[in-house]
Amino acid sequence: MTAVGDAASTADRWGHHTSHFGSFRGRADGDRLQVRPHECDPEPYDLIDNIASGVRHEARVTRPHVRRGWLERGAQSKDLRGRDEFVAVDWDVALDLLAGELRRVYGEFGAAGVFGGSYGWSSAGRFHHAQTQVHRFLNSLGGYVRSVNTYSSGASEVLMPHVAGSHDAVIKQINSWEDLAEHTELLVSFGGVASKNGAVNPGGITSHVQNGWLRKMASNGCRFVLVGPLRDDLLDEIEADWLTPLPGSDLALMIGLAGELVLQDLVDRDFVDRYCSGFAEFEDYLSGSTDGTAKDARWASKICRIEESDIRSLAHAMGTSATMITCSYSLQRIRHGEQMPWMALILAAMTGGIGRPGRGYAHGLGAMGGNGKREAVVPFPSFPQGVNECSDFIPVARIADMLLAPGADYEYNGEVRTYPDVKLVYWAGGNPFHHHQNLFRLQEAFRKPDTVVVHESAWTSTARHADIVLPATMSVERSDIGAARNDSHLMPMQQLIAPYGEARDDFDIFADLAGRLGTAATYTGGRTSDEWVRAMYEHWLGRMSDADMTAPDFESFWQDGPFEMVLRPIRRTLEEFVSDPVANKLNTRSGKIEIVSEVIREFDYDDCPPHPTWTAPVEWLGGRRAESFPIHLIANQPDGKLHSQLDFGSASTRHKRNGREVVRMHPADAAPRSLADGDLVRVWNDRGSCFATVEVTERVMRSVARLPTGAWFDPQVVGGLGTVCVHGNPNVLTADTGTSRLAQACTGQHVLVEITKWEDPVPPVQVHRPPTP
Ligand code: PGD
Repeated sequence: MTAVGDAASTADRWGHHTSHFGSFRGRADGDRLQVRPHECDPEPYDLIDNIASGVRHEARVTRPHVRRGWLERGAQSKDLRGRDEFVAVDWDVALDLLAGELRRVYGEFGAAGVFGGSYGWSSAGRFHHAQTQVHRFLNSLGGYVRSVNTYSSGASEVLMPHVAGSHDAVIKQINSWEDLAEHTELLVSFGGVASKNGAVNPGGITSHVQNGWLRKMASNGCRFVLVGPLRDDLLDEIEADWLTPLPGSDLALMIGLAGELVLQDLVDRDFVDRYCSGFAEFEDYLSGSTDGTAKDARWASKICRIEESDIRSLAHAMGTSATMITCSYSLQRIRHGEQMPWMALILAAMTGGIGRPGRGYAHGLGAMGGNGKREAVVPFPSFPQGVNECSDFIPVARIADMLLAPGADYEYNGEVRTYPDVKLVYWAGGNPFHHHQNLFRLQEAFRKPDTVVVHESAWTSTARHADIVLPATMSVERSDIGAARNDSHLMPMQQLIAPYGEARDDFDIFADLAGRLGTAATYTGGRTSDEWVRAMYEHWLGRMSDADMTAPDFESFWQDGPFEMVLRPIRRTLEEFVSDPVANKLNTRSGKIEIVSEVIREFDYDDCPPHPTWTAPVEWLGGRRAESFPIHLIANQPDGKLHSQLDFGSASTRHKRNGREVVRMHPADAAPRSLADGDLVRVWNDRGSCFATVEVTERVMRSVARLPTGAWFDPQVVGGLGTVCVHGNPNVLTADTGTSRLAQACTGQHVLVEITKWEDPVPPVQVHRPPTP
């Protein structure tokens, strides 16, 4: 058996490993890591190149660092956070300082003074999962203020329990790819089924199969309609029809389609009567009897600028063929983002497709690689987090509001809550200076607490805004087990190379801190990390045996490689509900699918009415703001990396041009701005500016640009402009506003901007170099 954690014994062979973006094999050649796609993966993605090229990059954090001002003047120097220099210190010095500060904050303010939400994807591996580690550590000290929901689908996560009984009902418990390939005649995808998103799965993705399934659907005769501004959001080969409503107006298009289903007498009335509540009221809204405006193709066409005839014929096709409707997560990352996934659910109900194979609704199909796949009969366990004694939480995207306005009230999902007064922020495994909106505002917010602590493997912008930065290993520098609920294999993640510099595993860092704070036994549970990895496997083995299934012992698993999980079809609550709506009623107030939600009506939110209702967004081309900022920027997920991870790696840099992120725009928008492919441009609005390199292409619709997220925020002063991001992070432009008072979720996907040519000198990107020489 190869010992867990023994780098030397794996150096001469290609070890197994996995990541959120694919499985691979790797081996160390001296201080170089070589990787190659795993033989389990039929269609690997090149993102794994970022790992090999990133593991010894100068952007790695090699030693513990403390911000000079914090070292000398503590919290009094917090205004310098993000622009101060760092001092490298020994591990003992860093841990003694940090233990002292944790003792002070917990002693004076209790758990409500510590924010440990620590949102982020970190890396695959069930044991060395950074968020779980930080949560368990803070729980051992008494707890922490947590965050709820995700940046990915935060609006749906709050809405769907009210209207569909649960979020999983429309996201995880959807039709399998097998069902889609066999039964679906028409797939209408609002926001697409993007290959780059389906290539990623939290916990690991052993093989990439999404494109293969899309091809199979096409060869079986399925027609695809891509509704969205970016042609890349659905595989070229399947030759989809491409409809391009004004971004942010999909809701109007969906409502217009619903109106047409009524006018063309294609509503499955039996379905809406039996399985839904509130259709009569909604029909009044569609007919205009409540507000004097009929919502039909003509009405929708004026708002979304799609031909009336196209809307009518699409409604007809949806009402007369086996139709699957999908709505990407991106559609709900906008103000009033709750409305689109809700309306897509209603459309599916009106066609009567819900609960039938190949029909109905699959929210987020292709948003992550696990959606639409079968699930493990015996899932692999997580590392236990312990109990959080603190009841305070925030909706995840309200981090800046919390830090800027402690004690202020806000509304969320029917409650009035109060922001806690946080003194210490602890982050491991996330990069808020990539993922949050309005980063200049986030800078202000991060200057409020007394202390910010970050564990990172690289000098991300978040690490640069911390006081104490502790170097964490990358997953290839430690041993773990990769598993996701809907992945095909359990994957040994064998250590492939020694830790870089003085980097340590999060677990070992926390164990030493817990030792200083008197909670070592609670935190470590008396085990080392290798013992935990083995114990978690053996625990799972026991549960397999209880279920009359066999799997190899730990030594054999570690030696022989990936274990093929026993999978079963996902339980589908909507299908069960349709088969017996009395015995299997939904967990909504009416027990049915809620076209009108009485619960939401009682909340009385002007920004989230009791049924989907068209309200023009602020950030869209049809409104006044577009007179100043006439380009609608889509800030979506990048192609060359996962979020901001390993932005300095070779796959990521291949997608940049002249070292900056690429902003795509249509030739008809480039020409009047005298922009040619490859020009340096300033992308700007009243919140900020960033520089990027322009790519001119017809693969984005007119008046739209696409600048993906993930380029590390690199704020530098540029003459005449003040501080701008010279690298191309779109979150200097986005609004830090919640979707609505219901979900308070991230609205970062859509923002209005102007794009202009820039011919003066701009400083080079510095952020991939360490802040201290
Ligand atoms: P990542 O880049 O994955 O971004 O935001 P998220 O914060 O998850 O950050 C993970 C960090 O963890 C990396 O910096 C990595 O180095 C670090 N890390 C990895 N492994 C370890 C480890 O073992 N230990 C430690 N200590 N650190 C580790 C993603 C978020 O961005 C998401 S999910 C979405 S969907 C949002 N999408 C948008 C959007 O559509 N538009 C905009 N404008 N903004 C968004 N932001 C959101």
